[in-house]
Amino acid sequence: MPDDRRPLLFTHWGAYRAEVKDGRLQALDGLEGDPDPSPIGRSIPGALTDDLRIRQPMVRAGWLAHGPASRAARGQEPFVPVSWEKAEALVAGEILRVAAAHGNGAIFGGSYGWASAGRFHHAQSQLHRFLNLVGGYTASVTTHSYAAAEVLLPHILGSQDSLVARHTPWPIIERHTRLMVMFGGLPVKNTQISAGGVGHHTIAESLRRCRDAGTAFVNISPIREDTAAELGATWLPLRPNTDTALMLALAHTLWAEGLHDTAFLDRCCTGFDRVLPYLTGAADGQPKDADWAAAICGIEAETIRALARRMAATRTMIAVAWSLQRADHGEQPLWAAITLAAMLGQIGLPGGGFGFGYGGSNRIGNTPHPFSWPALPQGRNLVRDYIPVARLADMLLNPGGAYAFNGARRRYPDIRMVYWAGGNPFHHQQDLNKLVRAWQRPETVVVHEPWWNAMARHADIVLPCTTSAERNDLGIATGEAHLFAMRQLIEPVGEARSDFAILSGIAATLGLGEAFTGGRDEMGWVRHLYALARQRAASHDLNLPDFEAFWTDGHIRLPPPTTEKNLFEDFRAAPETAPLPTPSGRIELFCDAIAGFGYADCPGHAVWLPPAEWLGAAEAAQFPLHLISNQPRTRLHSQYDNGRVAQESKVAGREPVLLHPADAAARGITDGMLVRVFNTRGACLAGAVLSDAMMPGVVQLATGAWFDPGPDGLELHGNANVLTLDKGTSSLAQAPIAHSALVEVEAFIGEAPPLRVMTPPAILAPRR
Ligand SMILES: Nc1nc2c(c(=O)[nH]1)N[C@H]1C(S)=C(S)[C@@H](COP(=O)(O)OP(=O)(O)OC[C@H]3O[C@@H](n4cnc5c(=O)[nH]c(N)nc54)[C@H](O)[C@@H]3O)O[C@H]1N2
Ligand SMILES: Nc1nc2c(c(=O)[nH]1)N[C@H]1C(S)=C(S)[C@@H](COP(=O)(O)OP(=O)(O)OC[C@H]3O[C@@H](n4cnc5c(=O)[nH]c(N)nc54)[C@H](O)[C@@H]3O)O[C@H]1N2
Ligand SMILES: [Mo]
Repeated sequence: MPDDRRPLLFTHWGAYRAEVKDGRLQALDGLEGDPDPSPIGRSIPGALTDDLRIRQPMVRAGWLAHGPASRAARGQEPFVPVSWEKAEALVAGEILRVAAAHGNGAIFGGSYGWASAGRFHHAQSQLHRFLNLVGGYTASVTTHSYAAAEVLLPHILGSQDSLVARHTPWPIIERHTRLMVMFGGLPVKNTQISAGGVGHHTIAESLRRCRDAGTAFVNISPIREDTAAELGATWLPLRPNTDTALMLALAHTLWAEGLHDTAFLDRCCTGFDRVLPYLTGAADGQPKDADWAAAICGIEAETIRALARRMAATRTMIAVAWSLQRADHGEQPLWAAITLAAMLGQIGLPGGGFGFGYGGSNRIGNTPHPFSWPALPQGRNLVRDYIPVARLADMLLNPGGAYAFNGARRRYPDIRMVYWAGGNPFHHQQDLNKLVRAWQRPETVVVHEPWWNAMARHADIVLPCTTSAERNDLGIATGEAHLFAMRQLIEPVGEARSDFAILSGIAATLGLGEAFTGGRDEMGWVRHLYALARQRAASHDLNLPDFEAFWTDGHIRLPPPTTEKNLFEDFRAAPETAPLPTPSGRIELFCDAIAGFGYADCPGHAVWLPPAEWLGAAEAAQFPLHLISNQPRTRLHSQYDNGRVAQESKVAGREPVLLHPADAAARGITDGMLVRVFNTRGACLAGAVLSDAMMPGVVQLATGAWFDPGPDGLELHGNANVLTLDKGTSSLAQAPIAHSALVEVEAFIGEAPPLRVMTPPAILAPRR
């Protein structure tokens, strides 16, 4: 049988052809035609059936014995297996009890997270559909990925389109961009994923084509390896979180040397006259010139001036990684980059202007089809309350507490029940020791999870969930138009059920079975969603085969759209007749709406505001290393940390931490040594890797090692989020700031406590 007839497994990091034998997944090979399949696939076959899979519904012993009154030992007690029937009754009973006593707003169902690819088995959509049927839930808004941008950009550009949906596409960059200045680099490992899944991994190739066409690259980042060595980029290491100062100095140089485009600023922007006195120092006595910025960011003044001249002299794309805004005052580097690009005057020209997140996902810079693919309908949430996603711990700790968000004064709700499916706050939340404290507050925590990670261990009722290999689904790689028949490959592991099946059971207990399922079973929904996809494609003259042919064949690839546009091409051509949906109709370099909020931490134009923690802060005397907890090469966030690829990367049994050799030597640390990384919020063990790709003073510990809290407050595994700071970017966006944290590192002396999270928790025999 030819290779391309084998069944497919479709994931956030790519599509694979599966080899299934004796009811087990044996191996996965990258999809034919995929130039750069993700290594994470190698983790899947072993992890699918490992000892860490949850095979039965489980209830925390204290909760089972004493009910919601017993919450303090959450995360520490053994579990008791129960039947599905019993589990369904417990969850249904808790929902009714909490809703009756406190209202549906007391149920937190935000449930942020990446779960799995697949249109139907999308955990959050399933959970939200279910919770809407029972009267609603407190939701969360914005993402961990780019929350600061989601709130800022609508004010100054009129929409979030430039964040994910619309970018100047790679072929235009290849033809026209002669200089790509990359703040945060363009790490190819990060482009291996895409929310909803990847067909072909094309970014590494796109970058090579640009290089071959003569594009020069500048990598502005504390880590050299944020840009592939083969691109021959110039590396300008800068102190983390100081990009805004650098961008302002580039802008100042343009102005000082008369290199800025006044015609563009007049025609397409508003507010440059309000920014200029700040740039020149007329407003506050401090010119934001290259000498000023050099002292902040650590790049020499002459290098900054030379870069500004070079940017003005050629077609320049300013690429800004989403990571820059995942830091304190993360709104500012975005606004400063837009200001700088506006002064260069190339916004809307082929290959010029700016782009956010070119290195953040495989879909960025691919032109999507001009219609949206179908998703599971979620119904309507009768509860209007929500929190910005990263304020989870603050919400649980401060019911009724006031906070500012995007011009509003809001109050945190009083949450009694947390229901989570498809995300892992014990991965994604900053300051996990604070989250552990906050997590003792709710009366009941229900979690759907496939594996015994920290999320499952911190639940009261754990409902074992299948993975994509154990169910049927429809896969669509958004922005690539690959469609995949995700046929079930193996039987569910143990008694695991899909989120849909779990919620159908609970809904039935509540007398809402038919309302939840809509009268369809799994295959009924897959067929239905495919039929909708077929209709939408047909309305754009794209013909998809009938369902049977699709399901047998497994893979459809639609021709890419033929239109290619620069970001803001139409606006630039006719700002009067095609204005932006901002109050002024133009790019707001000064924004009256934001200025009107009166926030000291986010005023009316781009400014340099020192972050809460950085190498220039007083705290750096005690904690002299800046921690970059970036995205892992070996997994998706915490997913498959139990898999081979992640496990093979561990050093001294823990997550690797990269240090510059000079920083290591000053601390008596050698390569491969077990170290303790710490600050006032927490401490973790990690395995030292010495690397001259690190800027001195900066350490890198990728996010996502399964949280393993050990004795004396020591995290045993290298989870960076025991070290990060749980604070909003500003009163505007309240976005997470994972990349603003100072730490110290020391050799770990003595016997290391063994890991606990890679073996299942204690499980008691079921009570009679
Ligand atoms: N320090 C630091 N922290 C960060 C970041 C950082 O850069 N540094 N990045 C942040 C960003 S950008 C993001 S997006 C977040 C990501 O945070 P999350 O999306 O919460 O992280 P994941 O590990 O992907 O969690 C998904 C969970 O869903 C489970 N799962 C998989 N399939 C299914 C399913 O079908 N059903 C159910 N019920 N569960 C399933 C997985 O086992 C896993 O536990 O992390 C944020 N946190
Ligand atoms: N393999 C893999 N790929 C992924 C993910 C994954 O878990 N695994 N997660 C995906 C998700 S959900 C998202 S949102 C994207 C995120 O994409 P990004 O936000 O781009 O990802 P990060 O890895 O946080 O950061 C990229 C680089 O930015 C640099 N950086 C950090 N802070 C600063 C700073 O202040 N200034 C400058 N100049 N550089 C800085 C770091 O050196 C880091 O390596 O990645 C996606 N890609
Ligand atoms: Mo993300």
